[in-house]
Amino acid sequence: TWKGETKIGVVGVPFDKGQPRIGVANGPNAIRKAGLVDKLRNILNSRSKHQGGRLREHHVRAQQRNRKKVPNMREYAHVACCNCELSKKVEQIIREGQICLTLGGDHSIGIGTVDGHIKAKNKDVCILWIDAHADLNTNKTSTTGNVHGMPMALLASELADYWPYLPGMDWQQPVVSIRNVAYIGLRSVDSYERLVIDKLGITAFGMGEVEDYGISTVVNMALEKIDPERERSIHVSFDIDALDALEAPSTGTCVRGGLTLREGVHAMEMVHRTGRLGALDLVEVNPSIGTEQDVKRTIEAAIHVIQAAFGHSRKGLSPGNPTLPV
Ligand code: B3U
Ligand code: MN
Ligand code: MN
Repeated sequence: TWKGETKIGVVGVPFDKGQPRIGVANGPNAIRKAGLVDKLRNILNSRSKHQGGRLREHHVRAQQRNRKKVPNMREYAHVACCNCELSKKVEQIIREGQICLTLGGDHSIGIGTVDGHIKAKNKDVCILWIDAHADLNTNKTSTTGNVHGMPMALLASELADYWPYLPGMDWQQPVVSIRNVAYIGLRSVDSYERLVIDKLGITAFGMGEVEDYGISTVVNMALEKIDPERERSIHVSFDIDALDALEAPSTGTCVRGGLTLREGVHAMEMVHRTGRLGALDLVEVNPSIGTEQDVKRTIEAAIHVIQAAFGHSRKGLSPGNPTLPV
């Protein structure tokens, strides 16, 4: 009925087993409670004569169905099961023509969201991984065993040979070439992650590059690298810790010296303008960390980032109905 119009599927994933701190499972609820869905509906309505009906809400809950273990991957079975469900959900949402917004949860859920996106779009996907961290460890290089530090390494075809057999993850094949991935915001990269980035020539814009070129040029360079023909579906995996610790203090591993909210918002506005956003993950918001003020600030930042990705304009949105009330 609403052909050509933006539709959004929102998936809440209250999953926290990819890292050790409690609270991050409450991220989706906290973000929704702050009014995200109404704000997204506003954006959709402002760009359409038709009111309502183009946003659907979903949930994916972890259901551990086995006790399989893999060395140095904490809570492996939980991660495998949750992501299996999540991948199916994301695939279905994108196949139905909706842009998929996934609310984490920790960043291990990026395994399922990217996998589902790739399956829905037959691999024609590029990835912007916006994060203080590279999340590029294997179970052999990780010093923590936390799977939220591993999703990119699981997804990258170039790293397939560096993993052991992963029981219960047969649904997930490392099919995305690391050439279709660009990082923005890096400032806490482990030594083996740095080795992999250099060896494979991964497109990576750390805070130094953001400083040198500015966020706008960085986003353009990133998209030029990973989508030179401008035809791919864009997957943005936005770890809230990409933002500076002052902007987003309520997250498990915040690192100072990060993106300002303005830079985060501007990057998302640019992605929106491509018209090719296929999926956005917003992860690692932990409402149990910090003061009430910290939590509020972090959630507000997350909502600004999401709104920008879906077309909110800082110049103001005109109403869907273009007649001025008399
Ligand atoms: N690289 C470290 C730390 C880390 C990764 N992602 C977050 N922290 N949020 C690791 O555990 O792999
Ligand atoms: Mn991350
Ligand atoms: Mn991170």
